[in-house]
Amino acid sequence: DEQRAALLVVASLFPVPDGAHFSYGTAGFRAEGSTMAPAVCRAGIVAALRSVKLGGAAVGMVITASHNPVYDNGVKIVDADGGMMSRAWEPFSDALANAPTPDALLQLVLQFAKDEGITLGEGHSAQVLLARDTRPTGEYLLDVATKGINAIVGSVALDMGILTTPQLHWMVRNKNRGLKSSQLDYFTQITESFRHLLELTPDDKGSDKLIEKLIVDGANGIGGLKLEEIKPKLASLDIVVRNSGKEGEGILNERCGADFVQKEKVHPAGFGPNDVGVRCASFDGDADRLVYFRIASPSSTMIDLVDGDKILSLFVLFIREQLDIVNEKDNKVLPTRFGVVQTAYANGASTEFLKNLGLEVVFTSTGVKYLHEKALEYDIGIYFEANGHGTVLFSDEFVSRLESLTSKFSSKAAGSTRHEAALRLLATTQLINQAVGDALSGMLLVEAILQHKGWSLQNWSDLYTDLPSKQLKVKVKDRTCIVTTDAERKVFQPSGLQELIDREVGNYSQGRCFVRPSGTEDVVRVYAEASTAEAANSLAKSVAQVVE
Ligand code: 16G
Ligand code: ZN
Repeated sequence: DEQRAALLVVASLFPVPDGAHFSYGTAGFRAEGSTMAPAVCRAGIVAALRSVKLGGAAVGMVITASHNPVYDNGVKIVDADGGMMSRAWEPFSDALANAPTPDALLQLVLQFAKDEGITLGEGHSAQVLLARDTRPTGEYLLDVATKGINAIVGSVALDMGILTTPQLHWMVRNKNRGLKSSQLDYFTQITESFRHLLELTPDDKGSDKLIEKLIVDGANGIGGLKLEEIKPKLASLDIVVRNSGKEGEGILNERCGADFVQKEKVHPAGFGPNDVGVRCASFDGDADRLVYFRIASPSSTMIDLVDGDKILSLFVLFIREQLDIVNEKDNKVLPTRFGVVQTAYANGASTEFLKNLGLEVVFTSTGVKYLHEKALEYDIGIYFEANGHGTVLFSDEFVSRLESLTSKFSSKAAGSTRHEAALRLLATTQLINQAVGDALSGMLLVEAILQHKGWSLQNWSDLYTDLPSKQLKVKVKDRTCIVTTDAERKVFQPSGLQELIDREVGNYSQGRCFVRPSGTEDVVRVYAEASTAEAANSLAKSVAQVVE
């Protein structure tokens, strides 16, 4: 029939070459852009099936390889709630991407549809929203994705254009909630809620801080371009965008961007001695990661890094403060289950800082899909990876209680401290992307909070002092030999390895170390922390030797 024929045709258009193998990995399929067509086409089929399964709800697909080099590309599926594709569908996505023949592909789809209770053919609808970043292979791969989507009869592919990854997540979420979901709506929402937050800045904080310049490293990607677009609406901020993604400024992610800055701890290309002391922010190539930094001295490329852990800490302080004001002492009008989610990469000093605030800190494996899922369990769930991926999730109940509270304040109570705190929280729920971590909206929340507190980057950075840390990669024959447990903080297999690591760690004051197989590269990663940089380096080195 028509459905079978369509699948056979599209599968034969983009065959998997001999020896190629695709894996959905931590954040979708990723490889050199020119080799991605088979995986992208088949991901299109998966996305369309997912939409059919969810009764025609919008599903998303982003063509991006994030912080990876410009010649790479990748594809990620966005679920109907705006989050990452359900993990239960990953094995099928893997199998489909590697199906060796058109007939094998057809059989896989038919069997999976049967298992999932999906009726194929006439009479259903499916819609997939597509976006891509600025990579040269993006346009071609978007076309390939469309062909994959169209191979499921009744599906509609909607090209949303060149977007940041979080913009597409936001659009899918809003669309399925019956909310406005265009790019203009996104821009309006974040710029308006940012303006509201600034209007609610306490009077005694003055406005001089606003004038202080902020320099943003756009990684020569899409985030810088979008920031330039909304800059006129952020008139209260003095923003300079470097590595903005405009023609001729530089190559995507090359010696710039959040991943480079956080891993190398040096300033990005395009920055230099003239910027010493200035507050700087850095996005990654698809603008779902955010870190801050400051160049410490004119004679060195080194930076003071303000990473995802410190962004998390700043958000926690602000939100808790507003929540306490609204709830007063014994007047718990807002639900207060507050959860903080980190990974093993969180600097030990940040975890201690958060625990000392009396907060519940939980750990998950590396990767947004794990952190996000955990954060959803709370009324307010805040998650961040040290590398700058993260956001704040507010439960629907929390938001609706907040909405009714802010509208209930009588004219007498309006303008009161409690009323203002409630309005600040409401603006925060609007500003911070509820679908996924978002460098643009995250940066605006940071800026609003610094303004609220009257804080410089230094004040913020002084919340706690990071423990020195060191990361190494180790090449091994088969990285899957290493199996971890306890949110990747302990090695489970091979047996005996954890004892060897423990013995090394025991030699260092404030020592901590873990190893894990990368989810994106064929290496084992080693992370070590200790009281001095030399000690962290030497701990990482000795554990790397043990792993080899
Ligand atoms: C991906 C993940 C990121 C994680 C990184 C770890 C998303 C959107 N991205 O980039 O969160 O930190 O992988 O890489 O989930 P690794 O497994 O190679 O260390
Ligand atoms: Zn990214």
